[in-house]
Amino acid sequence: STPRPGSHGTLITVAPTGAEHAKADVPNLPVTLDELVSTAKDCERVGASMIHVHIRGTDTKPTLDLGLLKATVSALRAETDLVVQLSTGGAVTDPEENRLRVLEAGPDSASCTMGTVNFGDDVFMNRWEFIVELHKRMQDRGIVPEYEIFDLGQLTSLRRLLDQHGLPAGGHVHVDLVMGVPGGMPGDTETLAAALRAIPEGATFSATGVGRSSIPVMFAALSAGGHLRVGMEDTISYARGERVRDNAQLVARASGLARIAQRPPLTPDEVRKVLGVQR
Ligand code: KMH
Ligand code: ZN
Repeated sequence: STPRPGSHGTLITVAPTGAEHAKADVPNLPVTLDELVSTAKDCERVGASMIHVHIRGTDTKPTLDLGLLKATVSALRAETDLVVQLSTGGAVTDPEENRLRVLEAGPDSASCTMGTVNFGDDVFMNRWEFIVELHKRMQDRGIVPEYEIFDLGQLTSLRRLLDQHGLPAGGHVHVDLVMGVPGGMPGDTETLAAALRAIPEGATFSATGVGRSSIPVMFAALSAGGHLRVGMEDTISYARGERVRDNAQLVARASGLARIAQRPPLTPDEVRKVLGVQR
């Protein structure tokens, strides 16, 4: 099969925080701006080229506060060369208007989840009209989306979105398969292969497996010419019975595996080229 764009190397995204883990349960979770910037620098040093950002308020709870999002984007730009991707998924309780407002913080990239999914005991709601609105606003603002795929039917929705509303900013389609969420697709090789059959022609993909599916998904994605997302948003155990020390530990492992696969980490500038992110 033809190589996917950028598949000579590996885009490693770090998702350091997420919205689901409580700081009280996971004390090494980066939640303040200082902690986030310091994590970002450590992860960049060991091979990350993009960061998927959820922020927390002073109470350590998830927030979509616009001022704090803007401060986060500028601090990450000042202190790192990473491609800055803000989550528009937020937490399952965030209203649509707050999720749309995230784009006003002016990130390089933002996530765009392609459908509603059961999410553990919760529902992660992504109505069609909301997805279309997010896609159009990103086109208008020149923000490059990463289409988050939690289940296979969401790839059909992605094709429908592109057919009806055109290519995203940057002209390139990049998807992230988020596998192993209870309620979504499982994190295994067979499912990843099925997802690849449904991904739009010419698109690149990364994959992450939550919890114990982290390692099988990493191997499957690397062998299929895909890219990787790792981080404490998705995984807080490093091995059976061993907690993750920090995000850089996960990025370093991903970089090592990518090198073994002869697909070494891409630099942030190489990733900008692949994804169509403007400086
Ligand atoms: N926190 C989840 C409900 C995204 O960042 O776009 C959604 C999520 C996806 O993490
Ligand atoms: Zn996220």
